[in-house]
Amino acid sequence: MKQYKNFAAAALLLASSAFANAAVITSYVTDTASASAVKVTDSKPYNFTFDFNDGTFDFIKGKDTISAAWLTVNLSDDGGSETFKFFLNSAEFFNDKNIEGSNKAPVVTTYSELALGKDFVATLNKDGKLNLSIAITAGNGNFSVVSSSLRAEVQREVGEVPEPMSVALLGLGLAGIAGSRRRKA
Ligand SMILES: [Ca+2]
Ligand SMILES: [Ca+2]
Ligand SMILES: [Ca+2]
Repeated sequence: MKQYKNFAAAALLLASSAFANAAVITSYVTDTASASAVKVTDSKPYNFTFDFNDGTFDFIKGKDTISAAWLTVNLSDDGGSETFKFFLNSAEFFNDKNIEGSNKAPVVTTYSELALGKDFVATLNKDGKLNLSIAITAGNGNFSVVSSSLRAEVQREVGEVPEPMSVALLGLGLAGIAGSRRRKA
């Protein structure tokens, strides 16, 4: 009977150990577009695809969940008035007009950490990729995209590494079984 009790205790510890293993680790990863400035004109929009699979971060579908993401864009203007829009996978995300700047002194305007809505985050979760397009939609002129980056909050399920305390307790339980067996013999 005692042996059975010890076995039940070990089984319980095993179960609690497995439960403790199912952990979620949160990390923040940033994918950045190439550093050289890209000119945007009425006829030529900016295009870049953020990709969290190409060495920036190994996005694992099913194990990773992107829970939030933020877009940062630096635009440099040297004059003129233009209305422009940011598109993410062809859906409008953001718009603004008449960014600062004159031909005497180009100005860099930062659109920092624009939070993506739920639908855009869902799109990003499909394959860890998201296309950014910046287009002038009204007015004459042009500007340059100095840089753009996408920061993502990623929840990764990890279950491979057992917690040391659970393993120690499991060891004690198994020692208990061995002890009771010895006493019986
Ligand atoms: Ca990338
Ligand atoms: Ca301009
Ligand atoms: Ca302007």
